[in-house]
Amino acid sequence: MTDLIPARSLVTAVFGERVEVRAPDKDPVVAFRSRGAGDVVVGDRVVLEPVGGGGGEAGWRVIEVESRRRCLWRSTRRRKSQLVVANVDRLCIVSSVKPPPKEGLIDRYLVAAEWQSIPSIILLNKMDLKGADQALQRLRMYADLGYEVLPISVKAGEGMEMVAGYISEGLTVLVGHSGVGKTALLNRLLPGVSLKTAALSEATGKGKHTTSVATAHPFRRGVLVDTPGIREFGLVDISPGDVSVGFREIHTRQEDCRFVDCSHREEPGCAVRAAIEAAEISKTRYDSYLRIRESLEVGDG
Ligand SMILES: Nc1nc2c(ncn2[C@@H]2O[C@H](COP(=O)(O)OP(=O)(O)OP(=O)(O)O)[C@@H](O)[C@H]2O)c(=O)[nH]1
Ligand SMILES: [Mg+2]
Ligand SMILES: [Zn+2]
Repeated sequence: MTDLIPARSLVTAVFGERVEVRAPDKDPVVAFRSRGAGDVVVGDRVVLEPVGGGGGEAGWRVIEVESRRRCLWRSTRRRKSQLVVANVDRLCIVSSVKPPPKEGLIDRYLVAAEWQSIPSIILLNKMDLKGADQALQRLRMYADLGYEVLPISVKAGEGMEMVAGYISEGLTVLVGHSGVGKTALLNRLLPGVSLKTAALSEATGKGKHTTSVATAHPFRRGVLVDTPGIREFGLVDISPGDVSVGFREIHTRQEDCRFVDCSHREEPGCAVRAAIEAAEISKTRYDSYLRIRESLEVGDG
């Protein structure tokens, strides 16, 4: 084997049958997927082999994909799930003042993250815009639950060093609605990179789904992954009874429910509903729990 590409290089982009692979401190190379290696996604660690046995002059081929831990999926229309990023160490949930924060979506990300024990941080971008304080107020409940909520402005360059401090090691995935500024943030943090960004639609005030594929970029001692603004975020392998794992405040109280399999809806002796009545659990979060649970019960996760 050659010393050009060490084993366990990182997949940084996937284009059909070709994948971009990067070894530490080396320029990326393009490799082909060999049939036996199976599916390959961004974040995968792979072993390459030079095509034709040379030093890679004739190209490279992926011959092995290391087993994955902690993954992110998106759900597609036909209720199928598609793996988006593998080997995730941290979720960076990006929201913005405009478009405004969507608690339901943030909660779905948090369920996927908590379920796999992936640490998450929440960013509120575009603090330079009007309405910043109200938007931050809406996210206070996450700070109260113990999540880091970082107000930033990519445009004004505010909070950049603070974000960098949280994501300088391991593989961090930027997720969030279209138009919140995920790509703009990545471009700002990585001066050599200039991925495409786009203004919000004037008609709807929403993002335009500018980023279409996930790409990974070395950042300090870690890796930063940009993803498309995902509307349908898949919760794979999670059963309805497990959704509460994603809601810290529900999870810590449910051991006091009368029934071990309490769904926290109609059951008598429910400690979670008691906590809602005592205003110890936010109603917004509880409603979000119910919605996610119901979506999994009808098999539409
Ligand atoms: N005012 C303001 N605008 C910003 C800020 N950050 C990003 N934007 C703008 O928001 C728009 C959307 O940014 P993108 O980076 O393309 O958003 P995205 O989250 O990558 O969107 P998708 O790729 O569609 O998922 C662009 O016009 C950015 O210039 C900010 O801090 N303040
Ligand atoms: Mg983008
Ligand atoms: Zn209960």
